[in-house]
Amino acid sequence: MKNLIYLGLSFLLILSSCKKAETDLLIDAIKNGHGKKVKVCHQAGKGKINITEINANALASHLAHGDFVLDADGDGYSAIGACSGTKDDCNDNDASINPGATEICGDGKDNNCNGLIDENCDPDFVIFNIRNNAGTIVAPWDADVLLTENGTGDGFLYSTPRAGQKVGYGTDFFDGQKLNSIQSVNWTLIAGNSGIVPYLNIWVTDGLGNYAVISSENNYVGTNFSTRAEWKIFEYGSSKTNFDWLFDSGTGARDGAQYLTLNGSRVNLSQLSDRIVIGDPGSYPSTNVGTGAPRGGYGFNLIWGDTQANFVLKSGQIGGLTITASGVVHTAQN
Ligand SMILES: [Ca+2]
Ligand SMILES: [Ca+2]
Ligand SMILES: [Ca+2]
Ligand SMILES: [Ca+2]
Repeated sequence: MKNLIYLGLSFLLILSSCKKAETDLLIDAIKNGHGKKVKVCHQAGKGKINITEINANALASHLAHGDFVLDADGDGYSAIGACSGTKDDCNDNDASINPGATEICGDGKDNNCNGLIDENCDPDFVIFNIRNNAGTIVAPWDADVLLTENGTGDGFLYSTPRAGQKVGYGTDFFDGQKLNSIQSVNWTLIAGNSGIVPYLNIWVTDGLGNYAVISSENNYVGTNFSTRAEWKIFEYGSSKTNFDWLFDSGTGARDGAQYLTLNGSRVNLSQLSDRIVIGDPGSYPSTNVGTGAPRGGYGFNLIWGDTQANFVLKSGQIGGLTITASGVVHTAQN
């Protein structure tokens, strides 16, 4: 008896999950009439179910006596609990969702039916060395430079005890995205001096050979990048003075304190052209690119260390790194 009730309940469940797609099939059948075939799980009486191929225009009467379509969305995977087929389509009303699909980030769906929505859609940051205290960008690095990623991949432990040392924590996850889609960056200080924060450095390009690092050096954490007008510019491509290429119109320039300006005023990120995307140049032209530029091959970087003595003997740890872009909060992960 218990089994019968269970069977009945599962059957009702399957029926209701098939409802929308079956309605579509019905509309299809009415439109196309004869000729089209549909496979159904046919109620043959006494609890027996057969798979039967029927004419589409007979679908309505079959559904009326309890038959149901076993692959209603036609993606080649039958619904969980279906009478035949793979029986593992976690959404038989959506052909883009099945166990053979690739997970699509940001659509709010479990595309590949593994029980997780939008998994592996967050950035994996990695640590890298930029420069030792002699100002050179090649190994051997100073033995006392420290940059160790947190176990969960959400931040790092750092120490740059000598002037000139510089290390980075970067990701290529955002490469190709518009710079003006980045809305905020958040992290928490786990240990160390709260008065000094890692630089936020973002490589950008117009796709036409111009490159720059757009940088925030002060307390950018948790601020709104579409209103915050404190962005410096470094490591330019073809020119150190003409920054018109970053904007749709107007005069782009760099003021005396290294801030990026448009028509004489310091800019926020929303003022940059949609053409400007995040992207590391990969190889670095010797002209106009300093030894302090991030060199990990990553467009989006947190940088620790400097040429200046103000970073000497400073060490600490950050964690809980998140980046909000186009309304989605991304958590740094391994
Ligand atoms: Ca299906
Ligand atoms: Ca499906
Ligand atoms: Ca999934
Ligand atoms: Ca998805």
